[in-house]
Amino acid sequence: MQRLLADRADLEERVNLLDPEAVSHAAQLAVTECGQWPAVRDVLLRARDQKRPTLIYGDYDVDGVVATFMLHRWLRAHEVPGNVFLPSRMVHGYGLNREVLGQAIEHGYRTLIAVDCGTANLAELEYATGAGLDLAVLDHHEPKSTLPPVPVLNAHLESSLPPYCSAGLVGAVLDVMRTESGEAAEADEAELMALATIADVVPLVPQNWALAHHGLRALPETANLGLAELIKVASLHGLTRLTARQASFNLVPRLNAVGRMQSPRLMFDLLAAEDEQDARERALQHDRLNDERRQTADQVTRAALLQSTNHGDAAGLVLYGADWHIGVLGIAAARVAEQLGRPAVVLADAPHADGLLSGSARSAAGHNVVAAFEHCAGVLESFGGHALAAGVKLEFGQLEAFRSCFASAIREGQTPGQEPAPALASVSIGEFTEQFEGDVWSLAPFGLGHAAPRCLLTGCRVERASYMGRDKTHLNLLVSDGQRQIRIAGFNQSHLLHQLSPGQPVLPAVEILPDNWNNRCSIMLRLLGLKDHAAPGSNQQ
Ligand SMILES: [Mn+2]
Repeated sequence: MQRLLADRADLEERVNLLDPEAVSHAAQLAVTECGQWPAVRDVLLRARDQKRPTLIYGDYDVDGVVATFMLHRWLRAHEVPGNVFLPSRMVHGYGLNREVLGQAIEHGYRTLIAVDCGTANLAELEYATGAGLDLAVLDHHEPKSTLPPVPVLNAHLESSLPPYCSAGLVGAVLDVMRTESGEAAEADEAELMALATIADVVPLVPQNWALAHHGLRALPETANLGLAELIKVASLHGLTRLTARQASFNLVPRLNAVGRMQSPRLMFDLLAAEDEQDARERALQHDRLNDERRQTADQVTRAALLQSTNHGDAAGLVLYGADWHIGVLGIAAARVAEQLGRPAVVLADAPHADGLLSGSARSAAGHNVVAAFEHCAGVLESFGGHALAAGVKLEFGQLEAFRSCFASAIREGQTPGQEPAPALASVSIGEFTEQFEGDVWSLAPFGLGHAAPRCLLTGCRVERASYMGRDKTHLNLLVSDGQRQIRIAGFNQSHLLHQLSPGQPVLPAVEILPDNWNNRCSIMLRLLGLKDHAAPGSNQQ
């Protein structure tokens, strides 16, 4: 295992962070070193100690809701009066909404903390400060060129902060506050932060990786009643360990579905559930809305892909359907971008904003979609987000202008050069010992910024090869070294089937991932490709 990850400069740091104390220490250091920390801390202390009516203004996805929930619960524990506001993408759009801020002031709130939003809302923050609100922003979205006029913690503005999701950031802030006052942490925060970290697909730099790692470990035994019921509804109960794949494919979509199809408040209420029966009903409701979301997302994706054929070879796609469900535009954009290998923006009519189109963008091939939006700022009403995922609003009349502007911005945009693929180390089946499997689990999860180990599997022959999956799109390959068999999953690789016959020697390039099949912490091999035995040098490293 050490050999497979020999080129990782940060391996030692990750091994150190296997100790939760070290994670907490690093988090506290990251926060207290921020230039803006004293000012943010003052806002929190004033809210806590003066019991100022406080509104947490969050966001509608897992990260936004989890961050809001954690901060609100801390204030509640200190008997600070207040509430949360979780915007609906359909009604309130992207970021802080001026009308909502006005209502908050009317209702007598004296402190407002924006989490997972706010960095780019300069005018709204200005307005709320002018109206006498005490404000702070805890966010990780990209700032505009002008700094916000209120205390803000954001990794884009503070070099000491790792690229935490907002829940990770709130967790680190609470860690500092609690350490100062000698409070104990809440029992479920590790798993909440892990879900948000995985849901937001933030880079798995050591500190984010550690949040995901420890939280995944804690998840099966979570003290959070809502999460425990959600795990049952997703048929993941009884497993002693969960993989990041299970979290991101089975738990995150069920959580996100409610904010997309109905209201993010439902997710907040699930996390806050205080009795089992209530938690159970809420988890089932999440499941139903997730089914609805899935069907709707399939429909919109099909329609968007069909429309994309009208725009031939545009480097970046802008697709629009007046009645496409606004809650699944991000999912459709992600699928279109993935299938076509090009950044995609998927737009629909914004239901409560007259004449405006609203949509989501997802990147492909390393492009920065927010940078492309900046390039098109002249034809856009508003936009915000990250390099890989962003949201946008524009007038219907600007659609064609935006379409060509986005395509040319992507075409001219900097594409990071493809790094040469590193030579793969050779590994034989016999090396996959229990110790090896344990090492894979210790270094999981893998993902962006912390790629799973890869190797060439030498000395094996095909035992059996078959289709896998409903649509026969996947390949199920069983290989053997004569003593032991091992299964290799080839996702979307069923076209290789005709090259494989029993007894034939093969040289599969594979990625090694943790697997908990039959509730045993083992590994699974994901097929990257088949190397040619005949090619000179390809089978000897
Ligand atoms: Mn976020």
